Amino acid sequence: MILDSILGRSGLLRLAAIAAAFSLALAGTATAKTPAQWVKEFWPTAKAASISKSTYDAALGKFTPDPTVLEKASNQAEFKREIWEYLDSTVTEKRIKEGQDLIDHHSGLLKRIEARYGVDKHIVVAIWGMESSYGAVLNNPTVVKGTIRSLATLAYQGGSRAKYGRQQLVAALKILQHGDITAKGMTGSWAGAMGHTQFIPTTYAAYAVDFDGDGKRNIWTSLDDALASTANYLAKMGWQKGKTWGYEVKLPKGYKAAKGERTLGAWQKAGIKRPNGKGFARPGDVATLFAPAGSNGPAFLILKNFSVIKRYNNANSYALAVGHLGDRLAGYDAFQGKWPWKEEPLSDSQKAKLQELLTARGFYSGTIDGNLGSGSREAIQAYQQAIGLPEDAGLQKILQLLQDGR
Ligand SMILES: [Ca+2]
Repeated sequence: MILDSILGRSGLLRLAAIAAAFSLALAGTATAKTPAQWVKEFWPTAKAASISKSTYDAALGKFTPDPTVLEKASNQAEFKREIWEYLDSTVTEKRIKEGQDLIDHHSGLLKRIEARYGVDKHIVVAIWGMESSYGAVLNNPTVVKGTIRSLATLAYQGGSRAKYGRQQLVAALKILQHGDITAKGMTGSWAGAMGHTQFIPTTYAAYAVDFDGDGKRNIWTSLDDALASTANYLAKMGWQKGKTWGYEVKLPKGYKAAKGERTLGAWQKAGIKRPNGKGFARPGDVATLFAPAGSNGPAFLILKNFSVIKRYNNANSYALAVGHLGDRLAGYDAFQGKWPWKEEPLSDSQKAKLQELLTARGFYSGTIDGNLGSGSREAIQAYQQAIGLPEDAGLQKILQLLQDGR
């Protein structure tokens, strides 16, 4: 999400760490105001941004803070995932298959978007898949919230997200005032990322486009507008037409990853090659080596378009997932290199938990004793086969997948 690019991923986590403390401290300050008082106090700010009183009252007249937004805002700490764990959960066979079907289904639209903005349709669709599971998230009431209420909640709450909330709220009110979407239809994440490709209001203001020509920039229910807006954003961020994001490469044994930029040709001379042995289409293009697992896993020579994808969400893991999903959608293979999955052994209580979850899913009917005997192993194997997990997947991962409801 674009929010991440603005605050920075580490910034977000840092904010999260102090959010709980803030909300306690603020109980006696900002939130001592009633919502109605806050709405009244915020009016001059909106007015100064040319919001009409009728737009303002219609949007905020009955404002009450959304407790689920406050909860999300104070609970953003994520467990650390290796990049291969992230890829494994984001570039799934299901997502690849769905994306390919959607590319077939919307081939005319995607062709027109590609022709207009010069951005590879597979990348546009990959972002759509990553951001909203091709729009499926938009129908999930536990994820999707009224954007005005979410942003007003962040602004009203005070603390570290208040400035962001105020700024985005004003931009959101402008969208309403322009009539691009109704207040009811203006939905998004708790942090205000909206529509199929999760634009925050200021990004919407600068980059959303009306591709279907109805006079409204509708990234919520017009797929034409949503996907064209993403393509437009990437184009404005410097997408290089006709080029890829990068290549998987194989490092020579024991190679110490060199930093800095070199041409693809120079990297090749240093012994860094594509696993399939093919050369690079444009040996003069400048690339950086990205080896998240050192010489123990897939490594990549990344090009300018990789950093363009990062403008959508400033994380290497995200850009690699989008690039790879795009490649898979285009029919290319999975990475040739093997990621170094390594795990801590399960504790006894984790083993019991594993048995419990396998029982709940109907794979196991033995005693829940934390002792993984042959019955448990068979159950694990049956589960792995049922969800298409490779046989060498570790138990930590299996437990995590079960806990995630997969
Ligand atoms: Ca439109």
